[in-house]
Amino acid sequence: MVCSKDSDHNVVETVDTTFTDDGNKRTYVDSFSGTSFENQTITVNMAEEVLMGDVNSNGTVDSIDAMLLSRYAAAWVNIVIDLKSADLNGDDTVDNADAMILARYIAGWEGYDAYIVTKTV
Ligand SMILES: [Ca+2]
Ligand SMILES: [Ca+2]
Repeated sequence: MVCSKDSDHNVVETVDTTFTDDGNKRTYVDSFSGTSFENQTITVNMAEEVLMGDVNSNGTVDSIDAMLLSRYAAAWVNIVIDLKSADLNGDDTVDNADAMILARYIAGWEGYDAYIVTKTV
């Protein structure tokens, strides 16, 4: 961090930061420590738009997504899906209930297209 003063004698900070990015949020760590400042960690949540049901994140919801989600729910190994778009019923778990919703949507069941929306998470 570099501290300087502007023309009104306000302290202006230029902050060197490092950050980690886990896909949902970036954590910025200010490494400066001095008489007036403690180390600070600022967590910035990065909003992300996801298409619900698009578990392979290719921009469309189709039978491939339904297959992947049902395999994930059945605990097949090596199934990698986007869990944010897979939790169709919004109960914070990805399981057979979500797979059933997606399978019914793909099969054209009435009312199930209400689940396939773009959400900001
Ligand atoms: Ca897809
Ligand atoms: Ca769920």
